[in-house]
Amino acid sequence: MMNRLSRTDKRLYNETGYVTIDLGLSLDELKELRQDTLRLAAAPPKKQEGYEYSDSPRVFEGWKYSKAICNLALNRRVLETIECLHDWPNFRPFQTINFTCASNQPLHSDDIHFSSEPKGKMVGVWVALEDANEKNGALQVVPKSHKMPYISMKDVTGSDQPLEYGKHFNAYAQYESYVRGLLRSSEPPTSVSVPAGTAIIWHANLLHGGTPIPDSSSPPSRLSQATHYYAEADCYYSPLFSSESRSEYSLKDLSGKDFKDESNYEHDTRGLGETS
Ligand SMILES: O=C(O)CCC(=O)C(=O)O
Repeated sequence: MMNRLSRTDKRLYNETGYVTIDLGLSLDELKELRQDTLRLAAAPPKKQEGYEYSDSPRVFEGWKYSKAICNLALNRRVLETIECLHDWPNFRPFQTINFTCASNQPLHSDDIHFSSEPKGKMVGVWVALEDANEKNGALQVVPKSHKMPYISMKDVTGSDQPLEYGKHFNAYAQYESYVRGLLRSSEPPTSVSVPAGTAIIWHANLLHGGTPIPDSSSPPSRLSQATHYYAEADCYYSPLFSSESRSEYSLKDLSGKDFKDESNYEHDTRGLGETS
């Protein structure tokens, strides 16, 4: 793929763990993305219990229902950039989350959910579908935190027993407070204000989350899309449900995650129109 990333961007990414790029999306593309996000959020959303930090709905796997969301996940400029940042070919998206408002999500690294062997073959990309700033709850990041050691659940709980799905929420809350403890020895979090159409790209181990907004009971609109990507690796797994010290991995099933294969699109049973 053609490399249009400047040396400065690459250096910044290596130093800080994140970089922002303008995707050059047209006004029509942004409008369609906003409309599809709102349309999907208006139907009863598939909730991820225990991971909701605000009342605003989040749309999981919107790529299965919206061509615009799927196309953004496959955006050429994004793929070129993440491949160039790591010098690894063949990054593929495996998950989308669309937000209508600030998430209020505490700081975390994506690695705890989406890891790989070898470690770190994952990248998060968050695109502002409208201007995002401290007023509507921009994304926040902890610069350089990607250089800290990867966190395992054994670091957090002291136990090397893998967690069972559904019984992990207390341990995950412990993880979030463990991360807050780490912040004392790191740079402070910084809120990344960006105009519509800008992508924030972060390293698998970078601590990030939503900037808390003062009145979260009536949050202003903050339409955005997060897409998570994996590069080729020997295996993909979730450290949250694994015992890394005992090499017991909770492997990720990525079948059905081919964003180009229309058989993976789900029939829209929620009155949301055509899925492809
Ligand atoms: O959009 C946000 O406020 C947080 C998103 C996030 O942390 C993620 O997608 O991993």
